[in-house]
Amino acid sequence: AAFAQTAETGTPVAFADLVALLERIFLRHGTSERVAAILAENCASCERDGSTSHGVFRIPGYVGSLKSGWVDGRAEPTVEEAGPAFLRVDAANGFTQPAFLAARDRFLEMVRDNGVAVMAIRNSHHFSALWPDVEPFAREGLVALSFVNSFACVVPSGGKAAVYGTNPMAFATPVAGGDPMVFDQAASSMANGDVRIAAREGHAIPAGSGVDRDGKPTTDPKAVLDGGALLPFGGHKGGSIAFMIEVLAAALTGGKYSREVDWSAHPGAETPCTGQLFIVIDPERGGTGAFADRVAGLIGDVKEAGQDRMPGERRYARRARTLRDGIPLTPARLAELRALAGD
Ligand code: NDP
Ligand code: PYC
Repeated sequence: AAFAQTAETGTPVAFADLVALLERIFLRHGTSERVAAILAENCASCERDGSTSHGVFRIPGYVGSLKSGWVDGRAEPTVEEAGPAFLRVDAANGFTQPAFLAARDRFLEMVRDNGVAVMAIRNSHHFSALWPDVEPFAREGLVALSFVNSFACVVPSGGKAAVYGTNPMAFATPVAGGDPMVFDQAASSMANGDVRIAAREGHAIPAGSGVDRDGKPTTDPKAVLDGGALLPFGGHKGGSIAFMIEVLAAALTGGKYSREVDWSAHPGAETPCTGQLFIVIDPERGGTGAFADRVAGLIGDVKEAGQDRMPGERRYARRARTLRDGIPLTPARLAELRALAGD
């Protein structure tokens, strides 16, 4: 987690300029204009908020997946009503966010009509943080939960073979008088993206995070990436959450389990093709008439008890700062991005 908070230092780039640069990269590598606009905004937002493990460092991975033919950057999702409060979305081997956004308006109508709705997305490549998917629901007064599975790189508790993905889940709730409270966390000890950043920067990873190819505990990120694996967070409890996410994001949606992702015929591919599930609830249906006030009260109690930082607060503070001062990118990163854009 500490690595996720290590943002780049360097030349400040305005958010709109970063979005435009990333959009050019996606277009140049074969996506439709709509997909390029959505992914560029999403990835630039991660960099802006300091979600570094899913910011611009991921762009070569997106490009690798597009160039190898593993993902379809022009996929047309199909949306199917499976019930009055259940949408099924087939992303058609495209990126998840454009498929999600294609279904979002109808989904919101279902939530308003029924008090709760489920969206099950399959055949979808999610290569980003989850908070951009859920935070906007909370800004519209709704409670949102989302789950994504990824690719096998996490051993079950006490196990030897990687079965689970790093499997993140995110939760967002409105808070009276403030920004939504959003948490967004992997079911593993750390995100695979942070292991890769540690390997590149030559940091050790915390003890207890992963094992090498022989199943022995290691703090060497390269050993984790080279045939080793991460552990679930919190032992068997995190393992159960990783299991639940495989069930919700893959078994239920019709997406692939993390261990079924096989990109071996597509060298350079990095975006797992799996599934994503959303559960969104209108909290007013609880009938208390004071939901967001009660959540604000709970946060007050948590802070008074001594927790100085709620999930999401670091991102919001960095968002305010980088929107004002620009998003710092190293000269090497900027040069890499400009080269990918063909500038
Ligand atoms: P972190 O451990 O960095 O953070 C998890 C959550 O805890 C965040 O909401 C964070 O808030 C909060 N938090 C962190 N430190 C504190 C603290 N000291 N006090 C209170 N709250 C805290 O996240 P992970 O490393 O588990 O995951 C990083 C990202 O990787 C996530 O965005 C996740 O969606 C993404 N991911 C994506 C995958 C995919 O398949 N697409 C797979 C795995 C991960 P804040 O953000 O404000 O710091
Ligand atoms: O950081 O674990 C990760 C990850 C997997 C897929 C996308 N991000």
